[in-house]
Amino acid sequence: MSNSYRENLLISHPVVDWAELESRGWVSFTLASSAESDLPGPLLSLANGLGTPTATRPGANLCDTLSPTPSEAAKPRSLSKVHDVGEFPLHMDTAHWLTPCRYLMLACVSPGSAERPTLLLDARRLPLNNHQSSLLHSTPLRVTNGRSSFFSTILSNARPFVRYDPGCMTAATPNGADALAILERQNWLDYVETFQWKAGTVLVMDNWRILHGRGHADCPDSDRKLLRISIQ
Ligand SMILES: O=C(O)CCC(=O)C(=O)O
Ligand SMILES: [Fe+2]
Repeated sequence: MSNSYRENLLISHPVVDWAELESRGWVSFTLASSAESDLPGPLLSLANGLGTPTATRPGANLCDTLSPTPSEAAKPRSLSKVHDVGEFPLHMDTAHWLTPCRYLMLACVSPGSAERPTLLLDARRLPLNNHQSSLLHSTPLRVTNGRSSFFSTILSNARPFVRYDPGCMTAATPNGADALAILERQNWLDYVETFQWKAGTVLVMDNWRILHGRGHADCPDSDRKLLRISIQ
């Protein structure tokens, strides 16, 4: 078998380990090619095996490109608008949807000059005390989504997903800021995993459970490029 044929097989037939995704909340593997033009095809076919790939914004591509973006060039209400090219706080994607997307697939075209990681926290594994659990279950927060904004708690016994994104959720009562602060990264340093990227690496997360954030960069890294597919 020629090398290029073998590479094609690897690109065309990667598999998502369901048992690992279910037990740990995320899985990763590395494709044989990281060329940007080679990635969307196999990523979308993998995504189709997990659910329905869905554009994150109306009219956007199913496969988004994520690169550190200065605030002035960022889309309104995006994390880049607030955090510029710095770290992103822990969050889930599409927290402003009534039902947030179930899985999130990120793939690395280039780890960038700073090789900055993505940070992961399993919200289901946290040893919350009674006070924290009660704040997360009972404090309504405003979830901003234009004219479709609504109120929601972070946790609820009535649904299987966490809802958490400090980028689109704001305090609506005095307890709101405390509830949002509970899931900040610095409170759970022993539980946060650092995910390091290599070109071609794919990360599939259970977005109902795994919070993610963008790590620290020691130098400018506008050459960092990830692809993203949201899966409903
Ligand atoms: O760049 C990263 O590591 C994550 C980016 C992210 O979470 C986002 O753009 O929503
Ligand atoms: Fe995100």
